[in-house]
Amino acid sequence: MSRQFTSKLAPHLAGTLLLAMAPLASGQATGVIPPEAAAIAAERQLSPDDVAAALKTYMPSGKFDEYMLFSSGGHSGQVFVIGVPSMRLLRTIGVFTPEPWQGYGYGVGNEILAEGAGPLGETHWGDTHHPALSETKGEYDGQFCFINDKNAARLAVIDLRDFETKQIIKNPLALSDHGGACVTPDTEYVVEGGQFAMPLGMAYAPMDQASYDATYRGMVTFWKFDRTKGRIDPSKSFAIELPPYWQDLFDAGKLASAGYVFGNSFCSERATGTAKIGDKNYFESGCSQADTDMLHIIDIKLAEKAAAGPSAKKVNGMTVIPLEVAAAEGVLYFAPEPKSPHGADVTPGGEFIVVSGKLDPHVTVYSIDKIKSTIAAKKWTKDSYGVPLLDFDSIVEAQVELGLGPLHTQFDDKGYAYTSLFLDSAVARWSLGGPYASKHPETPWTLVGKVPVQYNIGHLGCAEGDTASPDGKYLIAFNKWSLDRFPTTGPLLPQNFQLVDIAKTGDTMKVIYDMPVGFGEPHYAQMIKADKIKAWSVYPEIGWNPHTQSVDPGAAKVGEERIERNGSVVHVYTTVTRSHFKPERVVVKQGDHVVWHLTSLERAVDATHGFALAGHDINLSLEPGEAATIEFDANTSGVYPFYCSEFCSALHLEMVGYLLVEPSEGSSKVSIENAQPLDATKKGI
Ligand code: RUQ
Ligand code: CUA
Repeated sequence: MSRQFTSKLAPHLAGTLLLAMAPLASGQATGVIPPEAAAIAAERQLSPDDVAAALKTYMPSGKFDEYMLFSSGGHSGQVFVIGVPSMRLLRTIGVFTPEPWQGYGYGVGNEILAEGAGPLGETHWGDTHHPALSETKGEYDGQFCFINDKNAARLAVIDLRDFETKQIIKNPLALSDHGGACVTPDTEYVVEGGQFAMPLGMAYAPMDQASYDATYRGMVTFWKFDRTKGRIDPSKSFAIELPPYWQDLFDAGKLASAGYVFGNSFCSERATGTAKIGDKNYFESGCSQADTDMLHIIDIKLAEKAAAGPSAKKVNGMTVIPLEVAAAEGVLYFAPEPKSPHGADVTPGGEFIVVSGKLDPHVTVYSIDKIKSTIAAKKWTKDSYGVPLLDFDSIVEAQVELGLGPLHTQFDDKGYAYTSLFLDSAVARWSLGGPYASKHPETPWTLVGKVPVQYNIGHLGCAEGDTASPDGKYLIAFNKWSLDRFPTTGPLLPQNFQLVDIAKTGDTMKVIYDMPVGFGEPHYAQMIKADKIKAWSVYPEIGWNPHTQSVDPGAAKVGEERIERNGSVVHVYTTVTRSHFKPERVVVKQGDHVVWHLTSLERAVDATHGFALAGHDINLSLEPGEAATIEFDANTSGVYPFYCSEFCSALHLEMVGYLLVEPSEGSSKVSIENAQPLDATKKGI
């Protein structure tokens, strides 16, 4: 510690800062602590912990974060990409909701949004819950990100070469989902579990108990992912019909439990809610009567076999394994799980499955070895739908008491598990047993420490925390409430992402950063090592179609800009570069159908242009090399300026053009009588 550093400090602060700076003060780092650091700390009344937190999270300009967080955008229907540890927002990815900056849903991407239409048409928002990064051998590979929309049972595919949504799939069986996305260890399947029971295929059925029991169903869908095409292939996908137990969250087994998928459920009571005013049988109480619900254990190989066999059925074109077949052919097993469970999280090596009971202070840990031997020994009874229900005591490895309202569990590299405690507003660190016991100094299966978080934590996410080799170091608490953490922004407050330092063993966790989240309830996020993402900084070639990820043969080309008429269809071929469109004046006739091809000729990184067409609800983002095609009917005559909506250059404001829609015969020509052009000699290009 340098002398001048402490010279002007109040004695107590000097001491605390000395402590805070101690790790930095050793070795060559000493010279970097400026004399004014202590004065700043004193003036801002920072504690030693504050100073240490600042040093751990501050990212100097031009330096990059070590991790990228792919976060659900909650009700925004989008995905947010955030740098960790700086917690800076890097990117918004339009997914289920149109996103104007990227032009998503404003000229391009409209067909992707349309793919997700349900029986009542398109839904233009999403309740995104669970992003899942693609995996190879149980490790994030940085290639794709999937995310579900709970509100409409949809699943989206984002390509991480350009961070754009490529596909939205509407599940043809149900109107709500929850247990997705999660991927199998090599991303063969993206799993989407349903949530609220309904007749599969979205038909009507009355909701009295007999009808509910007989016709309402849950489901889990295994969407086959084609990595080369970067698309889900519905024709190779299948679903399993499940009892109406409100399936919740799913997680794929890996290593020791590869080939299995696990999911919890939380209303195996089959409550049907209040039917009459005055009735007290709310779902709230009806769904929390029983002591246990059902952990779902699914054997993927046997499911594939049943899906390909004669007893599979088709519902709205989707291959479905009937419940009786799943129960009879070893596809599906149940295990009791205590007290309104939430989450089923698989340890890095796949040996254990951790389930939290929302109304139980424990987490329950199941052993895959014991599950396998119990299945082999047929140690089961049958549930009311005939599904084998495994003997609880035969498959449980441990129950660990953590605190109130345990929800989700993640893992680190030190043999610890971390569970969010919603009611306690805390993160619990606890020690794993089995092969993890030698990694930490504590007794296996014990609570090691807790850190309070602000407030009402839902999910949590560790660095690479649900891969086969988590990194440790960072954990983020995704908190639902933030009441006293930020200035009041009206009655709707931001949510709070809190970064927690989990680098050291023992009861040492510390909150080191609060990030206000003003975009809806984000639920879950996954944190990947940033250098695994190999994104393009410009599209590989000029004329690139991001939808096909190849050069578009129909793209506008330099030197071939033109306007081509074919009956009443007009094709416009426009190239875009700093700082003009070519052509700039486009004349069509009222009633024409316009197909407009635009290609950015830029090769410079970050030289993005926009294309905003007045009055037409159109805006494009044309990134370097990108080709886009928009279509519309020119139904109303008029003069429509179009302009570059991205401040691209000194003469950005001059980057404009005009679309002239000439009135058809019989319609009024101009609104100003006898108007004369100022310069009648000037021709269009
Ligand atoms: S789950 S309510 Cu991710 Cu805790 Cu959705
Ligand atoms: Cu191009 Cu502004």
